[in-house]
Amino acid sequence: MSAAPSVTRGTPGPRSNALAERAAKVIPGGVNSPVRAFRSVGEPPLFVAAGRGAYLETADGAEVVDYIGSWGPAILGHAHPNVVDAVARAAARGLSFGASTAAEVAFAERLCRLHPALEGGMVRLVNSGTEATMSALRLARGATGRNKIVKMDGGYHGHADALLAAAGSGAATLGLPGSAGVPEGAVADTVVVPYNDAAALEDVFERFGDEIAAIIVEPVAGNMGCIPPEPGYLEGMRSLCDRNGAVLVFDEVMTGFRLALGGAAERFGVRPDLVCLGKIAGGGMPLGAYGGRRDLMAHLAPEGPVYQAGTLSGNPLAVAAGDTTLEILAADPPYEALRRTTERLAEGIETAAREAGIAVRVQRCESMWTVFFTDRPVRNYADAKATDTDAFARFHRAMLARGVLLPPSAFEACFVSVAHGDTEVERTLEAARGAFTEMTS
Ligand code: HOZ
Repeated sequence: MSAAPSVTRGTPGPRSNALAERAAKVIPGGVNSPVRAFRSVGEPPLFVAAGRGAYLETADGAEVVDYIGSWGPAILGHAHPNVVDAVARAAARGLSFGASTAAEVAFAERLCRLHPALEGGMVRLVNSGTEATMSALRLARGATGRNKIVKMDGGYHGHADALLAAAGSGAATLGLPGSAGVPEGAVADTVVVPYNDAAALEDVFERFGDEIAAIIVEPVAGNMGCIPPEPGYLEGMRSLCDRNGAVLVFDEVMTGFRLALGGAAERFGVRPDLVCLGKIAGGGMPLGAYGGRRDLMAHLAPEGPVYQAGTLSGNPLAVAAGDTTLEILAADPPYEALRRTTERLAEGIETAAREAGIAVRVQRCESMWTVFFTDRPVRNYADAKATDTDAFARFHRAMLARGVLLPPSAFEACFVSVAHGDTEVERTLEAARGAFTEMTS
C-alpha cells in the first residue's frame, strides 16, 4: 500500500455492500462485534481488505487513514514487518500446544518489567480483554471474600455478565442500558457510579465499604469517548481501596502500553492492585493478561482456590506478536511523538470546527482522542450522552467520504499510531475542513 493513496473515498461501495448483504444472512447483524455495523453513523458496515501502516485498504479499493487501529492494538501501524515476521516464525513451529513454552515465560517477564502494577508481582495470560477483566474480578472476589464490585457509568470492560451494567462502547452506541440474557443476580452486586465523581465513590464506600471486593475502572475512559481522569480522582480511588480493604483494578486493556510503556499507572503515578491488559499487549493478536500483587495472584489455581483456565492461553502466535510489539516499543518509546501528532490533530480539528462555526471539543490523553460535538467539557457518560451524536454521525460520514476512518460511534476513542506522520495529519485536517464546511452548507 502506498503512502499517497490514489482512491481516497472510503464510503462503502458496491463490493463492501455486497459483502454486507452476504454477511447479514449468516452473521447476526452482519458483524462479529456490534459497533462494526456502523449503525449509529448511518452507514453500511465497511469491509477491510488489508492494512499497512496508518492505512486500511477497503474492499472497494480505497486507502483510508485509519484511526480505529483495531480499537487500539495497532500502535506500530498495521502489519509491522517485525511483528508479522515473528508471528510467521512462531506459526512455523506450531500453532497451539496446550502446554507451556519458553516464549510465554519471557513474555510474562517482559510484562512484569514494563508495567508498574506487575513489578514484583505475577501475571496470567488469557485470550481477550473480556477474559482478563472477568478473571481479575473473580480473583478480587475470591481473595477478599466479598461480592460487590464498583464500576463506572459508561465504563466498558468487555461483555462478561457482571460488567454489562451501564456499559459503554457498543452498549452505549446502541443505547442498551444492559443486556438481555444477563440474569438480575449476575449484576445484583455491581454498583455503578459516575466517572470522575469522587463524592459518589466515597458515598458508595460509606454504604457498602466492607462488602466491596473491587473497583474496576478504565483509568482514562475510552469507551464513552476519551475522557481523562480529573486531577486526584485516581489517587482518591487508591486511598479509598486502601482504607476499605478493596482491590483496585485498572482496566488498562486500552491504555496499557498506549499512554506510556507503563500505561496509565505510570502516566498518572497510581499503582493498582491488579491490572488488566490486552490490545497492544497482544500486538494485534487475541491476547489478554491480568496480574498484579503476588499475594493476590497466589489465590489462583493451581496455587489457590480461584479457578481460571484456557486451552489457548499463552498461545504462541499471540505471544510472539505481543512480545515483539513490546520489544519495539521499549527499545525506542514513541510516546512523545505520538503525543505531538495527537496534539496537532486535536488542535487542527478544533480550529477547523471553529472556523466553520461548529461547537466541537477534542478530548485527548496521549494518543487517544475523541471529537465531541459540544461546547462543554465532557467529564462523564452523562456529559457524553448530552453531546450532539447526530452531528458526529454526519462528521463521520463526511470524513470517510474524504478518506479518513474514525471509529463509527460517538462513544469510542480514536487511536494514533507511529505510522501516522505529517502526510496523514495533513490529509486528516484537510478532510476535517471539508467535512465541517459540508456540515454547514
Ligand atoms: N468494543 C470495541 C470497542 N471499544 C469494539 C470491538 C470491535 O468491534 O472490534
